[in-house]
Amino acid sequence: MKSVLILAVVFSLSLSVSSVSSAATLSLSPSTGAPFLGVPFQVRVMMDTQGQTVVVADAILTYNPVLLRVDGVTPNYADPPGSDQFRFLARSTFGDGRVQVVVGTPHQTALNGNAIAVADVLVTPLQCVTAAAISYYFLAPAASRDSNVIKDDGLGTDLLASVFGGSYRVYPNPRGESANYDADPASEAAIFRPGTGFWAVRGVTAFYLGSSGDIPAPGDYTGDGTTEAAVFRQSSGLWALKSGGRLYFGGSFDLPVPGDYNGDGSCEIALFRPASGLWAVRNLTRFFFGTSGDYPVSADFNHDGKWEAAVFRPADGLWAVRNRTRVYFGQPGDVPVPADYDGNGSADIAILRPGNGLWAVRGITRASFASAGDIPVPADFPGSGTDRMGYFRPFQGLWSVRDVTSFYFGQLGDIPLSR
Ligand SMILES: [Ca+2]
Ligand SMILES: [Ca+2]
Ligand SMILES: [Ca+2]
Ligand SMILES: [Ca+2]
Repeated sequence: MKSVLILAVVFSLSLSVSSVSSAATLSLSPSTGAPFLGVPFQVRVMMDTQGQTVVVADAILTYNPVLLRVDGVTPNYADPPGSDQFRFLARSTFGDGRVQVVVGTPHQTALNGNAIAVADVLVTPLQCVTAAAISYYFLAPAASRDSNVIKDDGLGTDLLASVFGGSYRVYPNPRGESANYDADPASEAAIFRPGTGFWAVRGVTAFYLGSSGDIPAPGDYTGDGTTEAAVFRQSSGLWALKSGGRLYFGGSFDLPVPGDYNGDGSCEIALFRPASGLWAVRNLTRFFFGTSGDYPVSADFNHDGKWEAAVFRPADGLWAVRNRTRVYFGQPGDVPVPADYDGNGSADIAILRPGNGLWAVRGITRASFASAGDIPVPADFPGSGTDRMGYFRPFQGLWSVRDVTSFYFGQLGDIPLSR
C-alpha cells in the first residue's frame, strides 16, 4: 500500500556544536497504518539517544484536530532491564492539535540506551482521509519551546537532530454484511472489542471470537436468515467464523467485504485490496474495480438480491457501482454510508459529513444528525424494512437511532457493528 507511505516532514540539521558526536531522534511507531473511523489506535513516542546519556525528553506532537483527536497519553518506558530510570514529568493535551509529553531521569541514573518508548498516545480518527498526519513540533537544536532531548552534561545541550512523524489512512468503520443475530427482523446493535476479541449483541448474546487486531466481518454465512459473527485477520488471511469454520483467504492490507454476491441467500467471504483495486469473492470471482485509495462500499444497489462491488473515492466523491452507475456524491472527508433509507429494497448512495453531522441520502433526504467523532451505524433497528440513520458515540457508548431510540451499549475502543 505505497500510498500510505507518506512520512511527515523530516528535518535534517548540521550541528554547529563540535562536541556533540551523536544525535538523538524522536519517531512515532507505527509511522503508518490504516485505522478505522472513530476507533482509537495507539502510536508510541520513541526516542533514540544513540548511546548518549540524557536527562529530559520533551516531545511535542502536532496534528490536525479536524482529522484526529487525542484521547489519552500513557507513560510507557521500555527501560533497560532493572533500571527504573524514567520519571513521567508532565503530559498535556490541547484541543487545538498539540500534545506534549515530558519525561526525565534523575542525574544519578541517567539513561544510556537506544530506541526507548517514552509514551503511548491514543488517537481517534474523526474523518475518513487518505493521510492524517502526526508530526513533531521541531525547530532546531536548542530552540526553546519545541521538541527537545537534553544531554546529561549540566549544560542543557539539546541532542535532538531529527524527528520522524507518522501518517495514517483512515477507513470507514467495518459494517459486515448484516446485523440480525436473532429470529426477529430487526437489526441488533453489536460491538466488537478489538483488544480482547469480545463480542456483544445487545439483548441477545456475548462471547469471544478473534483477538487483538482482527477486523470483524459478520454476515449470514450459513444462509439461515441470522447473522453469524466472524473475524478477518490481516496478518495471516484467517477468516474465523463463530460456527467454527476457519479458512485462509487474503492477507495483509486486504479489507473484508462479506456480502451475498451471487444472490443465493448466503453471505460470501470476500475481500477488497485497496492498493490494487482487486476484489476477490471466494469460490465465485476475482476482478479489479476501483483504484488505490478507494473505499469499498458494496451492497445490493438494484434490488436484484445480488450485491454489487462498489467503491467510494474520497478524493472527489465518486461513487462507482460495478456494471451499474457512476455518480459524484460527497466530498473529501465524507464517510460513505450506503443503506436502504427509503425501504425500496435497493441500497441508496449516502454520506455522513463528520464535520457538521450532515447525512445526505442521494435523491431522498438530508438531515443533521451526529457530531464529530461519531461512528455511523445505519441499520433497520425497528425491523420495519427501512434503514435508519444511526450513530455510535464512542466516548459515551451511546447509540442513537434517528426518530426511534437511543441507549448505551459498549465503550470507547469498541467497533460498532450494525447494518
Ligand atoms: Ca434481530
Ligand atoms: Ca451468496
Ligand atoms: Ca444487486
Ligand atoms: Ca433504497
